[in-house]
Order: sequence, then structure tokens, then C-alpha cells
Amino acid sequence: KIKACIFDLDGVLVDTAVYHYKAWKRLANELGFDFTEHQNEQLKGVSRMASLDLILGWGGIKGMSNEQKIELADRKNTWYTEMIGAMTPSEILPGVRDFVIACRNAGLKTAIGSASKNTLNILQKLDLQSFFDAVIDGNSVSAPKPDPEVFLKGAEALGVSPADCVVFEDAVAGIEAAINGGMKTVGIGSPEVLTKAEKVVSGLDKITVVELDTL
Ligand code: B16
Ligand code: MG
Repeated sequence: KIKACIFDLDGVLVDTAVYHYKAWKRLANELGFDFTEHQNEQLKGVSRMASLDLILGWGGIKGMSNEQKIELADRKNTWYTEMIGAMTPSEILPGVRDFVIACRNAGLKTAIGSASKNTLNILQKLDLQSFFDAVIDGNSVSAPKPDPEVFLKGAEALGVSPADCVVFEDAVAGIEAAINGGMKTVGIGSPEVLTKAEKVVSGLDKITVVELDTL
């Protein structure tokens, strides 16, 4: 029986990918190249430094020192946090608030499991902090998805065994992380992409708490 729901943040509760894209694109442009929104798809669920490595690769930029890379990532994050600062609860994706409330009313624990170091800031802007019993984010994990660390820490913080948790994820690596942690999975997005998820819906407005026990 399901006892907890663990939610990814970007792409599940809110669509911050568009802001990440704008900020990375600005950085790429300053470095003298560009990349497409399609390429940006590959950055979903990927950590900040790993995203930078991918982007520098697309621009054919080699041989940057670690210090230079940190400076570039900081520059991007400054622009990104400026955009985050202007976010409002109107940007919460459809059905999110109702679904999370329904989970809690059904006695399920709720947590966030995100790669983003900006998680708390975003939750605050969306006025969603009080809806989660635990928040595990990019500041508290060392191994990136598909390593299950982020979700295992979430389950532990909730006091629920992994097999009794459902993870909601929009990234392939995130679904893999949940499976690697022995958890049930609901993909948010398209079934052609999230092939390993037990169930895939387009958003939290398309699933009910009762359906979770059929996973
Ligand atoms: P930050 P998630 C991920 O969040 C994003 O999908 C990914 O695009 C981003 O690079 C990563 O967080 C790190 O974000 O720069 O804010 O630490 O999908 O795991 O909630
Ligand atoms: Mg995500």
C-alpha cells in the first residue's frame, strides 16, 4: 500500500525549464554560440555543472578550468534566480495543488526530490512549502539521478520504506533513479519518452490518489 508521494520539482510542479533555457542561452550567446530548445530537453533533471558541460560541448568549447566553469555556472544562476524571483503561484502547473492536498487528506506523506539547488526559493515563490513533509534538493545530495540517493533520502526523511513510495518525475534519469531505489513511478510527460514508468500522465491534473494503489 502506498504511504508516500515524492515529487520532482522542475517539470512536475512547475515549468522552470523555460527559465533555465533562457539563462543558459544567454550564457552560450556570450560565449559566441547558440543552442536550440530541443537540445535544452537534454538538460532536464541534469545538475547545474553537468548541464554546463553538455552546453560547452555543443559549443565546441574545450579546456576550461574548473574555476572558469564555476564562474560561468554562477553567472547563469544569477540570471536564473532573477527570473525565479519574479515567479508567482499562478505558475504552479495544473492540478498540482489539488493533487498534493488530496494525497495529504488521504494520509499520505509528501516530499520533494529535486536536483535543483534553488528548490526552497522556488517553493517559497509558489507558496507551496507547507505542503511537503520533507524537501531533499541539490544541496543535500552528492550523486545525481539516475542514482536513487535523492529519493532514498526523501523516503528516509518521511520514515517510509522505498517500496511504499511513488515518485513523480518528468525526466528519464529521474524515473530510472526511482526504479533504482525500488520505488513505484509515475511519469509526467509522454509515454514514448518515459518508457520505464509504470504509468505516464501529461500532468497531475490527470491522475487521482485512488489510482496510486493500482501501480
Ligand atoms: P539548479 P529537477 C533540475 O530540477 C532541472 O530539471 C535541471 O534542468 C537543472 O539543471 C537542475 O535541476 C539543477 O538546477 O541550477 O537550480 O541547481 O527536475 O530535478 O527538479
Ligand atoms: Mg524534473
